[in-house]
Amino acid sequence: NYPSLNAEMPGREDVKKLTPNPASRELLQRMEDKNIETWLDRYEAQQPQCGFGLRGLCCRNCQWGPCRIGPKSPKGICGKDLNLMVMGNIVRALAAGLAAHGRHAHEVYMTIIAAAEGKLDFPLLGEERVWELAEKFSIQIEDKDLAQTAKEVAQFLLEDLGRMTADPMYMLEAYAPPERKQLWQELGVLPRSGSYEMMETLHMTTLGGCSDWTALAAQELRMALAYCYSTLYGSSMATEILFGIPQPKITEVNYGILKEDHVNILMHGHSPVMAEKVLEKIYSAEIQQQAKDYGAKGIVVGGMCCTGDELLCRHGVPSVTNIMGQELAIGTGAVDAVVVDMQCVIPGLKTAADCFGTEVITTCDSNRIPGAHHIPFDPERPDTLEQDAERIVQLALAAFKNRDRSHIHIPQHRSRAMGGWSCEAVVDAFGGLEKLAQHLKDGTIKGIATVVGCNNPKVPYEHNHVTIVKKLIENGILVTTTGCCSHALLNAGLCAPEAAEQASAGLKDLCRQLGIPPVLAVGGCVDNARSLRLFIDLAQQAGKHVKDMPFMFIGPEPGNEKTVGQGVTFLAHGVSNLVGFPAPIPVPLPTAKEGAQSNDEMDRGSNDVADFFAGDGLYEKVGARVYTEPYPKLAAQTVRMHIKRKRLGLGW
Ligand code: XCC
Repeated sequence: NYPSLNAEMPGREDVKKLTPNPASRELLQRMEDKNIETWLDRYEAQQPQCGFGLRGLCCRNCQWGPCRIGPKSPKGICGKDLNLMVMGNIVRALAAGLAAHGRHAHEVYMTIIAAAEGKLDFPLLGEERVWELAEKFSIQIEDKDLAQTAKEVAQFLLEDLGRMTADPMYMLEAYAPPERKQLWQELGVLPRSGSYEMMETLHMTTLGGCSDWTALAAQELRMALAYCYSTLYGSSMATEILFGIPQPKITEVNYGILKEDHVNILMHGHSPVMAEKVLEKIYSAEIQQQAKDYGAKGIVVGGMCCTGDELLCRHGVPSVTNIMGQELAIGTGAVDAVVVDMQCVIPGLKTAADCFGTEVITTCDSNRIPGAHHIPFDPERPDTLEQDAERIVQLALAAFKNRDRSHIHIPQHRSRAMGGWSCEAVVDAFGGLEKLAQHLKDGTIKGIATVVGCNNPKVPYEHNHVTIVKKLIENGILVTTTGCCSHALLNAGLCAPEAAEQASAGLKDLCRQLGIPPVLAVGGCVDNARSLRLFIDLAQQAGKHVKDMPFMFIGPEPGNEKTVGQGVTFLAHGVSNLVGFPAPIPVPLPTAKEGAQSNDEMDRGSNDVADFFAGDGLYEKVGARVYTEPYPKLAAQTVRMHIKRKRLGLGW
């Protein structure tokens, strides 16, 4: 239990004590002192959270409801039982996550097409990726130039996102391991496309739809494959086509990168297209001069969430924080403008921004915020991009000029970090796949864990990310990371080459020798594709199946619906998950209390959905299962045991 709430969930004092970043602690206190609301206040106000919702036991899919499964009402009005309700809620969450990543992917694909047609001024820096995908998709390239081929590749990717027929997905055919393709065929879970599976999921879970929870469980796998190959692989590689395949670079991160005497601009969201254009303007000599004319010593650009990861990877732009740090960053009082594109931009951001006079500029029609400047990017209306990016920068400069400087408080904490770990860069750093596989086999690297995902106030902010990863590297497990988790690890100094000192003797020597950190920040959440690709390629190199390799997917603080797709993607490929707190699935209780009236007392009896994910059901199908452990040291121990079992199984 966490002492300050005396409950399973952390209270304010637990968070302030356990959150590992001193800058976050300082800013949480500052917001509290200034009586400015953050997620922590709203989280407290929501306690206790609904016990039905926490367990996935309420259904709002039709207007007969809402229905709740309880001791007096074991079925919804339509007859839906516990398994059907719980599984239906999970599969719908994955559909929403797929919609978010799908919208992101769509923007990037359409940008490639507009750039290839000469309507947008982006140079297609990832030439190697264009030719690689053209070959994988068997696109005829004779007599075609880079732009024509890139456009055709993007059209193939669009088809994977929107196909309505049962033809195979190009990306899945190109990159999935043959053993998995055969398995998915046998399980009947090969998807049509992102859009089709999203539609099918909403269809299956509407009133009077599918009554068989096992069919919904199969749809969960099918949709995760659509999610993986249409939006993770698709977005990650398409962004590489536009802006290049990242290479490692050293930078500094954390709130301390903001500077009082500079214009401070934060870039936030997921799709980096507009952010790249804004950055191009900021780096121009005219804008730099204009900032000086306004009395600034220069311009600091900082990154938040996945757009921050993308800019860090490609330009070494210092990152600041993640989804639960966005209000805290504004709380420095030093941010002149925050430019947001899509997803994970919480409504609370604007409330904080209004308290500190920060300009909020929205750049995506899907993510409007009342009172913000709206300067949207749409690759199908490309004409105004240049002026729009210029306008965004001008708003930030003007905000600097008018800023009230009496509220500035920048915590002076900075960490060194190395970002830019594309799949190719990781393999190259180790001297090739063969050498990396050999390090795994001989135990210099005990295993690889990808530790990813959001923040969630149900665990002390960033504490689990950092504690788990420290324990893993201490035990010789190499870590890749993305998304909000990566910001926690970057700020904790774990992504700097010096962090090798905290690793096991073997991993430490190897990292020192190569000059790399034991925790590799591989990008934004769509770049989980990079970790998965690494897992697939390493297994192939070792002559094994992914499911038998010492790999694990860890989500210590899942938050967004998108994370469901991430986890199930890895499960479908045979990589077990460890999640940091119970999913909305009721834990089976052995006995019912007679006369139980409340949800807490109800007979949750045997629960097939929990058994399916954590027991043998899913394991028998795909060779992977879900472990749940909220206490980070125990979680790390679970990962170690899992990796040890895999190594024993391989005779390594
Ligand atoms: Fe989650 Fe993706 Fe959002 Fe952070 S930013 S909260 S989805 S980890 Ni991508």
